[in-house]
Amino acid sequence: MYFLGLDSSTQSLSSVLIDLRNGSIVDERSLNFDAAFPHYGTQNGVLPHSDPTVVHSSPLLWAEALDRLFQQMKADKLPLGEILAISGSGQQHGSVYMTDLAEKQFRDMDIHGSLTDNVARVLSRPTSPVWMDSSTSAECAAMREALGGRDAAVAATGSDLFERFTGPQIRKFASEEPGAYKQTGHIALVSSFMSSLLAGQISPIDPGDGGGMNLMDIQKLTWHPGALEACAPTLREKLPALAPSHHILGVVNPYLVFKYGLNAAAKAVVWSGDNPCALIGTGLVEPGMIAISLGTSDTLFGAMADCQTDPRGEGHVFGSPAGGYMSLICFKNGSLAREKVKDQYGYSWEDFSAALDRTQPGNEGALMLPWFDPEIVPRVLTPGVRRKNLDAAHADSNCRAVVEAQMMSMRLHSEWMGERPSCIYATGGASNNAQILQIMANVHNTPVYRQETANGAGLGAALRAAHAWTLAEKGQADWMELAAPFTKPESHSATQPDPEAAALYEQLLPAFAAFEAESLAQS
Ligand code: ADP
Ligand code: XUL
Repeated sequence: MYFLGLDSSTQSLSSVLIDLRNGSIVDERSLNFDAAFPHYGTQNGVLPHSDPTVVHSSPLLWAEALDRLFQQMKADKLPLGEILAISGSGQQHGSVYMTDLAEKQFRDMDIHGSLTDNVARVLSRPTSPVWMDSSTSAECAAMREALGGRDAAVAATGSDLFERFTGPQIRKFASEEPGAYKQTGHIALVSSFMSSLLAGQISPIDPGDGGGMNLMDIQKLTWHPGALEACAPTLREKLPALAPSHHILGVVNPYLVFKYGLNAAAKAVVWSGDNPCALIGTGLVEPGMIAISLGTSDTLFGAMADCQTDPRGEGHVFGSPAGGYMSLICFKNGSLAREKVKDQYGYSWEDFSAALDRTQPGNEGALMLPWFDPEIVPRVLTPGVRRKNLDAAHADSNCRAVVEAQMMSMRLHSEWMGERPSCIYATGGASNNAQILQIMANVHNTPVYRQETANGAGLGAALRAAHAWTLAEKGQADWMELAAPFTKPESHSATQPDPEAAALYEQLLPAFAAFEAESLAQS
């Protein structure tokens, strides 16, 4: 019983194929956008731009990657014809703009052309703003005011207005390019765009990814009329429906059956955001645990029964694909900040890890604020790395400083989520790094666990496909039963906190908080 999860993330398209019969991951693979598709000119998955606050990528690239991934799976003789359902995970907040023709084009795909050819015919905007874009502060301010201020916006949509959220991005497009906005018949998220290609129809958006738009009523899980009004004219007509995360759109697009031999009866399940999918893929289907994803962004999240918002307006509430809600905080200076420090000193990841081993917890009081790019939490619009008691020439201390800062910042800014976690599940590309996980365990003073796959989002997407299929076939599906065989941590994977180091970080936290506050006041 095979189910496929796809993960269209910032830097890559990946897949996780699972077999529900024996709880195993059958195949995992990934295509790195920069390396596999150099003709788009992306750097770390995004297009260079003269204004560093404008960060777009290409929907044509995402479509091409989907074709290529299926080609490779077919060439490697994966049992594509036996897959029962497919779902996916998309980098959150990013948006794709298409003309009225999209619906027909996706329904009757040209099987002689590629997915890219099909998509190119219906784009009303050639590129897509993604979550790293921070160019919409004016739009955020206008929408926040229209919604009645920060607290009212948080209560209405689950989050304060954020630059990367889709609502402010749509507002900017509508006001800067009114002609192209008028030509736009359909606005999709990355998740619903990819889901549309898979299903051969305009796809709904699920409450997991819908929560990242500042446009969804977080209580009712419907479009929020006031937010749509505050965003852009005639927006309701351009948005798809919102549908539960277990929604089945129908069978997969005949294009995929014809080209890659997918089962014509395989179900296409609505996609969700990468963080909501990672929530499922790390097994957090019920409240009480926390996961940290060290992907391009660093995120910290957990499931919540009720909608509890962040009074400081830094965190978010999204719908959980397992029902109820999830809380999340997102740091932009995640993997790419660690990479910048690593590259600055000509280190490999092995060298970076060795530097963490050579230095002491607490870094002898040396502190860094790794704001290489504008930061989301805390909100920093003018970037710039800050150092205290830290010599920029000292490679090893800088490696330790960036990781310690990230972990201390996560701990400080997640306090609104309530009780301290009793353990943390780590996922994402950097969760393969044992030294980074040791610092995580020490700063949070809790054990950290890893799973077989570092792609929690892709696994979560596959589990969501299995859940939706089981629910439709059998009338019921137990999340715990489904997810447990795949999400249980590897027995040897626990990273235990070191009590001495944990006590040291407890003392260091106020100094770090003060340094952050000082730097924010100055900037
Ligand atoms: P995304 O899904 O957001 O595209 P991934 O979860 O695939 O990102 O993570 C990619 C990141 O993982 C890379 O940018 C890289 O910095 C990081 N990474 C890969 N290997 C290591 C390692 N050994 N140590 C630390 N970070 C690593
Ligand atoms: C979450 C966020 C990022 C993206 C890309 O709010 O902006 O985590 O989903 O991974």
